[in-house]
Amino acid sequence: MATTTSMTTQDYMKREEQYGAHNYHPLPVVLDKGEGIHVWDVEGRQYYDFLSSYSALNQGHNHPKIVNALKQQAEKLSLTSRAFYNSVLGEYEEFVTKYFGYDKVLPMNTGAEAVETAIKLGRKWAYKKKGVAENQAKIIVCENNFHGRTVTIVSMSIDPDARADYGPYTPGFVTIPYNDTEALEKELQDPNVAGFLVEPIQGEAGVNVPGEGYLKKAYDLCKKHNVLFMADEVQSGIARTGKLLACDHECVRPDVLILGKAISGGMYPVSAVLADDPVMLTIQPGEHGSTFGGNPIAAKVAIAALEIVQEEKLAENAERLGKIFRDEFKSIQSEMIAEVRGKGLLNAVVIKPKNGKTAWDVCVAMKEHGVLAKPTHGDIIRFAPPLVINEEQLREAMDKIKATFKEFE
Ligand code: IF1
Repeated sequence: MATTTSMTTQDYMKREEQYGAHNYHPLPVVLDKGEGIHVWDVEGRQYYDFLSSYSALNQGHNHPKIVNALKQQAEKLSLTSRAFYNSVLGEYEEFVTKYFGYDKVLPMNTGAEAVETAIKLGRKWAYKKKGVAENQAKIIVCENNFHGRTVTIVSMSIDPDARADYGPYTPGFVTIPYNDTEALEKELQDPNVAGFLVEPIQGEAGVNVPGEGYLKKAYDLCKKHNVLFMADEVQSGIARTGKLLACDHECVRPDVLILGKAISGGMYPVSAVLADDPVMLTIQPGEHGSTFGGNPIAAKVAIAALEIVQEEKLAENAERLGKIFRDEFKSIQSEMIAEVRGKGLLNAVVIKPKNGKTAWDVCVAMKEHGVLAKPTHGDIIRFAPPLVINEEQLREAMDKIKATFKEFE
């Protein structure tokens, strides 16, 4: 194999093929550097990043404030485990609970771990507080959900790619159609229901935005039946949809709030579950945790990342530029564009294949024009640039996207 310095794009891709598991099919580009809304590949070509690592990089690549927070803490104390107290965790716990308005936080690392934590919290609360009989607790989830990739989480999924051949599956989940409060109300009649776990906007399913009032109606139904409303804001949270949380669009305050990705600005694996004492304190010492959960670096990085959201008004920017993005995209005359949808800067375009060309071909062509995005479920391209993008940059990226679609006319 050539030495790293003389390697070509192909060399890098071949090396990953040779030594890495084949659990992904990346776009044929090898990234080497990132800064703000841009990334550069190993050949020195610059791109607009319109995926933001699935909304983890809302603050942009390598934001100096977050890099600094990481470096300073790493040089002092990186990890204590939770066997001991440390000088940073309490600072973060106070900061993040006041930031989102909850009594307590349970810090974890990945989004899936936070979702698993929420499931365990819901079940624990059902047994300790709601009086559900042991092992009878149920959690209602929606069709086409994506909450992560652990065995329990794929047990809730209907996506064959996500769940096939991973059985036996974890029981205790009831699946209903998304955006359907009648179906929810029907399942809520069951006194064993502990919680309703829902993405305020379904990201992986292709940026499915529910009808106006869906979240509020669902929340009210849950309260009526003494069921926890658990919002998975791992992808839709942290200003991505034009509000701090997607639930904020309907003034819904989840009983259990699940965060990940951009809570750290994509700098470090950080996730969190927030809830008030009656729920959170059902878990007692020794009943849940993680080696790295809430570690000092994660704590300082998350504080910096969340401060940026306020300091740089990322939600307001996402709201304003999201409208421009959708209007501009809708003005593109292309038979391949079937639908444009989204909220804030979480958007998706449904592609109608033409002359055998698919969403994948559009993404490869867009790459050549200097914009990176990737299809989900075959025909949907998700567009999610870092929320630090400005109008001029958005319009420049739109020009490149328009030029791409012209090629398919
Ligand atoms: C991959 C998808 C997106 C999430 C929501 C929990 C998690 C995710 C709403 C779990 C993670 C990631 C996983 C990543 C790609 C990306 C993804 F395409 F897989 F489905 F965004 F839509 N809740 N989503 O979106 O968080 O454990 O990954 O930190 O698996 O390829 P995680």
